[in-house]
Amino acid sequence: MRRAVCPGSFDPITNGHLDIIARASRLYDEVYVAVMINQSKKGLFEIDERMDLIREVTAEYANVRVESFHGLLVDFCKQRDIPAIVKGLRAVSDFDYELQMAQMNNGLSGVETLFIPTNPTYSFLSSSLVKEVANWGGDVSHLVPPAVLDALAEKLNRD
Ligand code: COD
Repeated sequence: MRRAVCPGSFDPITNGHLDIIARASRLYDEVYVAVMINQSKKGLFEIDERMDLIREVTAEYANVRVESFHGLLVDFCKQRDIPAIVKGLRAVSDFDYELQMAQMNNGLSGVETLFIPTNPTYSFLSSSLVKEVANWGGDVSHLVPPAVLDALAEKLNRD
């Protein structure tokens, strides 16, 4: 069985994340979406809320599983016998840090990182920008799935 993981903070999941997860699900038999817990970084959404949203918007992909993890990504991979990390690359600005993480993770455990180029429609898109724009009442309906749009409206008290 070919397994891969798409890791991230997913605070919240955007159409950019979803595009990468969907493409990974066509390349691998089983794709784990790992919501990595970073206790020093308080997000807008609780970890359980992020996972529920991811489950809802990936429901059509039968081979996608959603989990959370507190610890090193390589340990998540080791515990589930996952040999590959799949990441999206948006721009050159992503590359430096992604390369460092890929090399660190490979050095720690031999796990490989594969990069999928972002869909150009989403090359500027990040969870942080979505939250900022939504917080000021801007329209993000083309950037996130409808379930996330509703959840953002509820969180930010807008409708
Ligand atoms: N288009 C394409 N891909 C995208 C887009 C987009 N618009 N937006 C995001 N992505 C992809 C990128 O591959 C990105 O890496 C991934 O989605 C997740 O994005 P975020 O913003 O939700 O998550 P990050 O960048 O905060 O995630 C960082 C990790 C949690 C993956 C990283 O910190 C980690 O692995 N932490 C676990 C602890 C650990 O092992 N640390 C050592 C690392 S060497």
